[in-house]
Amino acid sequence: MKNLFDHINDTELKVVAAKVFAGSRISGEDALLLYSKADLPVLALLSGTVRRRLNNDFAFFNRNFHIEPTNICVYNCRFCSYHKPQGDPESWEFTHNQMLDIVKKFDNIKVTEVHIAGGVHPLHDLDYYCLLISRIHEHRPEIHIKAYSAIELDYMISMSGLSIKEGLEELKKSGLDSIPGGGAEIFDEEVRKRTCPEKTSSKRWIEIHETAHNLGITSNATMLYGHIETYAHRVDHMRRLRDLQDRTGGFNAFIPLKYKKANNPMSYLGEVSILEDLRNYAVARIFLDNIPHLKAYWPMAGRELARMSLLFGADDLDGTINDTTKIYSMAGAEEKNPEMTTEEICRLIRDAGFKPVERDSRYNFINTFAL
Ligand code: V47
Ligand code: SF4
Repeated sequence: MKNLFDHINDTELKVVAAKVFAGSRISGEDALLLYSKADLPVLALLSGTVRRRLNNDFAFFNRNFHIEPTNICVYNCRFCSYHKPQGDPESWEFTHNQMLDIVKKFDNIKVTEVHIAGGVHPLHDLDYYCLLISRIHEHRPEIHIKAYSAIELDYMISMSGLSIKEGLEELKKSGLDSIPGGGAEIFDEEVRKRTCPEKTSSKRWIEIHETAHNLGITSNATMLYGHIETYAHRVDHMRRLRDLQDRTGGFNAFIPLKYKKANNPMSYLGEVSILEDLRNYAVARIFLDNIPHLKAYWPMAGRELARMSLLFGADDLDGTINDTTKIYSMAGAEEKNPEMTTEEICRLIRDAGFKPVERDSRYNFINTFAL
């Protein structure tokens, strides 16, 4: 009978595969080798091994909704399709009452999380953001509030003159539970200079997440890929995250975000193929052995890629029941009006051969749909 190694022809790849099957950590060089030499069946086999070790046959989703407070932003990331300067006719900005009205629309609907993130408004300070969180928390205390990317946090906390730790403590007191993974982009300083030069530095992004983890505020981490970065930049990005996770254990999920080209100054680059997306999910799953979950954010990726990603290491679809997130729709996301019923998400997961689990924001099981 053939053994698994017989499917792998390259000698160096066989060594990496042996590490993965043995449950050992792979190096950055190993990850580069996987990116450049491993074909998709081998990547499916290796990432499937890691995903089963970490998450069995489960594929998670949650019931959440999004609030984007504003698209007004002081920054000008070259890949961003939706930010506008203050006063622009296409800008929007919700008041606290309007955002509370969005929360109230879900009063009789089973949701467990609200995700709040948007542009970096020039005028709002920490008190403004704390007040919004505390009003939502008062209105619906049981809902998990995942809010403000490290970029928004950096700006609001700097404006208040507090340290990161003090600022995050204030937000936590107001009811903040966790922080989303945005703003990481690609950590390499040269790539950052060319794609989002004004933005919070990589060092500061890491510092904000590390401080949050140390305060018991968990978070996610993203990686924006498929533009000017090389495989080495992706591996460097993930290595910085893996190192941080070794120190704190505070990341819940890693979320690769494919660069989408509509309506932004980097469109001339085009977009990478779905095969490249699958390759990327797989290498991420194998390399990031200490981040428990790999999220294929389906409103952005689309249903078909999200379904296939489950075979390349992903175990979480996010599962937004009503996603009005404009940051993707304006960049050309696959899903124009992302809304999936529980039945649809379960079917999608079962079609790929996995077991659907509704989770809460800490990945506790809520419903296993009679597995
Ligand atoms: O940091 C901006 C990305 C991110 C484009 O934590 C783009 O659960 C693709 O972080 N093409 C914000 N991506 C969104 C984000 C997120 C999303 C879903 C779930 C979670 C979570 C976090 O959106 C930005 C940036 O990397 N982005 N423009 C674009 N043209
Ligand atoms: Fe602003 Fe975020 Fe867009 Fe950058 S990606 S311009 S920080 S809204």
